[in-house]
Amino acid sequence: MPIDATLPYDDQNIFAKILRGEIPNNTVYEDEWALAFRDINPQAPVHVLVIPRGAYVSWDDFSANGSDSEIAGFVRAVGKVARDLDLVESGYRLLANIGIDSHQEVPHLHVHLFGGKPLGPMLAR
Ligand code: DGP
Repeated sequence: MPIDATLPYDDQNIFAKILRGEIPNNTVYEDEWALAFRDINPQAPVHVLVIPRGAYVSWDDFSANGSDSEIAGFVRAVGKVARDLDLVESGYRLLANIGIDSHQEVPHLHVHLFGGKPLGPMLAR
């Protein structure tokens, strides 16, 4: 079910539980600002989710309310994950779903990082 990204943060969401170590994940990178792990339902040879450590529902929440340090740390982490996975030369795609029309399902900001093959058109027609 898509979530309403204007609702308050729910600290029982699945990514909050992953951040607290209550649910296992396949981590590819972590630092002070971000955690990156493999998507449970990969849609490309490389499909990684990068999430900030802070409690933000969506890109909208984060961009409005995140501190400069959190935003800088998160954006740098996303770029580092792609470099660490050797995706810069071949190319990759970033995607963040925000709210109902985008079909965001997990109410903790996550950026999808796709790569490992030609990814085709940006949106299904
Ligand atoms: P979105 O529709 O943008 O909210 O995408 C949510 C993604 O999260 C979806 O691709 C599947 C993934 N996902 C959901 N639950 C889990 C989980 O428990 N572990 C991992 N690794 N990924 C999950």
